[in-house]
Amino acid sequence: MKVVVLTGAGISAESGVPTFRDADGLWEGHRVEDVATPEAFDAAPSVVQAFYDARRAALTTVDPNPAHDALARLGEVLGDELLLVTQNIDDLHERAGSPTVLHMHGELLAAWCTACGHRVRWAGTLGDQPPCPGCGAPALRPDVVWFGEVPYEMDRIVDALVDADLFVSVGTSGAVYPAAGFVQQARAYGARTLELNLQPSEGSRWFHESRQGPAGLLVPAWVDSLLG
Ligand code: BJW
Repeated sequence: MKVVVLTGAGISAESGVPTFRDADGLWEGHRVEDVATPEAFDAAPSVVQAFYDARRAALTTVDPNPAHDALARLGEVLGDELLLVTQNIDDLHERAGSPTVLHMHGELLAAWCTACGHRVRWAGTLGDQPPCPGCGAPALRPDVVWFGEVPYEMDRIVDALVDADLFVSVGTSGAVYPAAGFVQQARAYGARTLELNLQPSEGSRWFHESRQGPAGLLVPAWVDSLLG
């Protein structure tokens, strides 16, 4: 059985990583357009770098939770039959042991150089304008996908949605495209669709089934039932 799982900020909430749009979410104190657009970065790079430097530093204080662990277990059993796509830029799926993770909105632990295009793993700060390891220019930005930019791995994701028997969405508000449209694409190509979210999302009506509750409970229960 071919399965595509899409995760969003809600899967990391119980690890202590703030979501975006919930009360006390990451964007409560920020306007989205001030921190997550290329225009914001051009206008005020130090503000945007500080936002991402703080989130990168906070990664060292959090750990995967039972939902990440359950998806890692599923990946071990299903192998290539599972495609795990995350909108999250944290590394909690990898740290839980998921063998393959597509980060469609990029990664906190990566940077790219706006001068030469070099991409590099990066665990430190960027606000202090370190030199690019490729060309030496002080032009590194977080390797994340902002509004108006094209998400990563879209061809691979769409191919998997076309082939999927089951599409499962975990912990995402369904507010941001193209990820919000995956359920309709998968369904149009014949997949069964299941949503696991704390509350009904903007896209709940598109799913065959929507279960409400914390990911740390719902995801292990679903994986247990799938694996029998
Ligand atoms: C729990 C829980 C618990 C809590 N257990 N659950 C008009 C119509 C349609 C589209 C557009 C439009 N105008 C513009 C667009 C396009 C635009 C867009 O979607 N805009 C919308 C605002 C309408 N999209 C883009 O620009 C994208 N690019 C694009 O479309 O390119 C064109 C193209 C596409 C494809 C092929 C070719 C070309 C880029 C989008 C980039 C998004 N970037 C961000 C920032 C990334 C870096 C960072 O992390 O800072 O990605 S925005 C932010 O939102 C982040 C997230 O990944 C993304 C989604 O958020 P998510 O994960 O859903 O979090 P929340 O907080 O919204 O929801 C959490 C959910 O969890 C809630 O429902 C909670 O209830 C739940 N929850 N605790 C279970 N314990």
